Amino acid sequence: MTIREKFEAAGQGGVFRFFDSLDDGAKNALLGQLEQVDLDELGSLLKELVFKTAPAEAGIDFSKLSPAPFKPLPADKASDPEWAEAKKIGEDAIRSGRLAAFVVAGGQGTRLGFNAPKGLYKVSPVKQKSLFQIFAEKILSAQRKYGVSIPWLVMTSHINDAATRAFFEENAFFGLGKNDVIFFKQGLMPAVDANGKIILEQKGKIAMTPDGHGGCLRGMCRSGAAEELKKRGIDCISYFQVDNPLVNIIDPYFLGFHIKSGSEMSSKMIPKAYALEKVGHFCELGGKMRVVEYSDLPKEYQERLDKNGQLEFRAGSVAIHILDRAFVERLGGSGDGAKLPFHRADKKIPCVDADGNQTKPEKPNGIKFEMFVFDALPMAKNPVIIEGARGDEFSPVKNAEGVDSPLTCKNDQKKQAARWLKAAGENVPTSPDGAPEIDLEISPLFASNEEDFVAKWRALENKPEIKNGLYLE
Ligand code: UD2
Repeated sequence: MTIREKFEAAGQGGVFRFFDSLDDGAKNALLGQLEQVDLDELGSLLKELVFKTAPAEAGIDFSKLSPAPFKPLPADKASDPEWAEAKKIGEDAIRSGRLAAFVVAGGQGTRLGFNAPKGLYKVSPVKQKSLFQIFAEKILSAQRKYGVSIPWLVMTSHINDAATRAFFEENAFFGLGKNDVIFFKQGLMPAVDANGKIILEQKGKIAMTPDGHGGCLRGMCRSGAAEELKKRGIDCISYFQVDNPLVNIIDPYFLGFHIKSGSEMSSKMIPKAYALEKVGHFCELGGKMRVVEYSDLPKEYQERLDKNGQLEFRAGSVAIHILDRAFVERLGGSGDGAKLPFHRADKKIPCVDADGNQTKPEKPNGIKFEMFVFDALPMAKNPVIIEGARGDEFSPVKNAEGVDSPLTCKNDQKKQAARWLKAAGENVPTSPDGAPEIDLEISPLFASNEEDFVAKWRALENKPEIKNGLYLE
């Protein structure tokens, strides 16, 4: 069968409606695009998510949902025997080169009003470093500390791949070895209209959208990145999102718990700051851990208090995980094993009208299909969830103003610096919420966690004056 016949047989012949008017180059480009579409997969998604004729995964019976168990953060991690043991296991694994870092950076900064890859966004309080620079320095500092190469996987999408790579080149990879950064592009899915027909974005181009952060599992396998990690002897992958400069990327405690439990996927939880915070919820259902997104969990559950007056479902998922490489290969590879489910999102998708003129819709006209990485959790053996401290783990930049904005994120970075200085015995004037009155910035190259900061600060012979604009590197 020719491609055209295959598409016609699948009820998708409409993508050829302007084909005969295209020149040869455009015809070939369209055929090349169509070759990438998995019509069988699309057919099942249409039945399940658009026409709803296939039995979708049974909805969650919320009455059977309970909060997922987690390892609570002790007052002092270093002196808690279980946490200290985990740290040792984690540090041994890092030193022996078993860990890679991994950022999902397929999205743009659209919500921020920033028309470029989000990793280019400048967030630090004194030096205005970009998100990518901060992550690179965290990884570089761990490489130096442990005397080992820690590769960094960067997942881009077709929208921002070239701009992301160019930014790394222009900045000489922020001091990392070129060989230490492995880019790969996530996959694409065709977008369809309400009748399940693939949307033509231009006469000779179908609308394809990124397959969600969960697409990283198959993206890592298809691109050869997983194979590359295997060659380098890496079996643990530290997963994080591009919008969170506070993330503690190389965390030996977390890695230690993951390894000690023989876990295939481990996650960090942060107690929610308020009942309706827009984070996922770690839950248990039928003996399996899972994340229920804020938009799916009924409000009464999000707000419900336990007998101690705390939020019952307080374990917030902030998208920080450790993935076992073999687990990624099992779920993301081409074998018959379990795969991540797709979710449907209704979006405004640029398209052509009946005459082939390009139009920008004002309301959602199309459906895109995305996978979420946290849907892997119920499929993982021995998953572990540990608690993290918000101030040292999570302050994302999502919105131009208000919560999770550049301003709140800068403040949280300054608060962290002030807290670390105070822990080292310094006096830093702060407001009651811990925000210093001055701008401060600690480069990850000076220290990336409080323990290391205190030791390094105390060892400084000539300590700099703590004043506005202090930058430590
Ligand atoms: C995500 C989580 C939420 C919580 C929150 C913490 C989902 C559905 N929700 O919400 O539970 O953990 O983060 O900040 O994930 N990305 C790609 N490719 C894609 C789509 C997204 O790489 O196709 C990346 C994107 O660049 C970003 C991350 O995934 O790093 C999260 O994406 P988002 O901003 O859409 O997630 P958000 O804020 O809705």
